Amino acid sequence: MMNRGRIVRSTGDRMTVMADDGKQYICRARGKFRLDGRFPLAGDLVTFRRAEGDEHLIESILDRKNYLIRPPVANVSRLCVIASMAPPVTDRLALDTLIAAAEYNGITPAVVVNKIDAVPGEALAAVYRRAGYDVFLTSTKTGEGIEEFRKSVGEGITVFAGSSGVGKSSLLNLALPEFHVKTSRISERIGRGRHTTRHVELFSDKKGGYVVDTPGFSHVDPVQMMLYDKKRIASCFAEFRPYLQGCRYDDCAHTREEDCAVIRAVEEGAIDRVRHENYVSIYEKVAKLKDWQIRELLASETI
Ligand SMILES: Nc1nc2c(ncn2[C@@H]2O[C@H](COP(=O)(O)OP(=O)(O)OP(=O)(O)O)[C@@H](O)[C@H]2O)c(=O)[nH]1
Ligand SMILES: [Mg+2]
Ligand SMILES: [Zn+2]
Repeated sequence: MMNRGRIVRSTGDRMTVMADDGKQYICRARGKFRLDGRFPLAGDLVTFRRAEGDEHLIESILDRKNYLIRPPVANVSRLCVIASMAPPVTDRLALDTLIAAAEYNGITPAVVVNKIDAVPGEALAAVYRRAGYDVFLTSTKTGEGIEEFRKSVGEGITVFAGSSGVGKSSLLNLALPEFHVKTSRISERIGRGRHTTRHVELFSDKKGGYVVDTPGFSHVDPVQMMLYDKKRIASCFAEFRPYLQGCRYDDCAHTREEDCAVIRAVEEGAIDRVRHENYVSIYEKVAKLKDWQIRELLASETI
């Protein structure tokens, strides 16, 4: 009998599927997925059936809207990038890479500046608000901003990302207790080992919302975040969009070209200078990729 459900936990090989009937099934993916180059991920809606004994096999992936490979999650509605001006101070390039990666993959980004009890985050928040993003200022110590952030988390899959120690797990525990995330449990389970990076768990609030906590990283690479096409990166910076048609050259890279409308906006103060510097850094890294490398990366993305 064919069944339908959502993958709510994945270790790469074994997956837990929450079926439409509310029951959970441990499933394996059929080998054909690896051959197809599209492997089922946490967040995917799938069909599955009972095989021999108690084993269940995932048969097909249903309409996948988008996916990330770091963390490996499909059908993401929102990527919440958690930042902090208190130690460990968030690296702006990492922040902009994550936001661009969300945009590139059709995922709505949001910025949360946490630890505002220790160091104010207003200046950082202002940059991202002006760029057009949803920004929240929070403290899990004083509770400031928590309610507003809580209200913003709705249906769909919300992924928390950000460098290690910014307070992702604390924020989830405090703001979204209905998702039953426990800081200790998460760090214990996910840890940092080499074979645990593929472990992803969706926590559900029973109202159609899911959140995914991610272990922090120390470094974010645009290529690892699947930003493969240099021509698409400028439009992943929301505040650049109004200027992209105004450059002298149709193929303007907006890095150091003459008569570039984006650079002019930076000089006039309409675009934040650091955001542009980070764009250039991401663009140049991606521009170094050769076509064959991109093909190889796409082929290896089966996870
Ligand atoms: N001052 C202050 N400290 C905080 C705040 N939120 C979290 N912390 C502290 O920051 C440290 C790291 O918090 P976590 O929630 O584990 O951070 P994380 O982002 O989940 O870290 P990783 O799981 O390693 O990526 C803990 O000691 C928290 O108590 C905050 O709003 N203010
Ligand atoms: Mg954590
Ligand atoms: Zn330009």
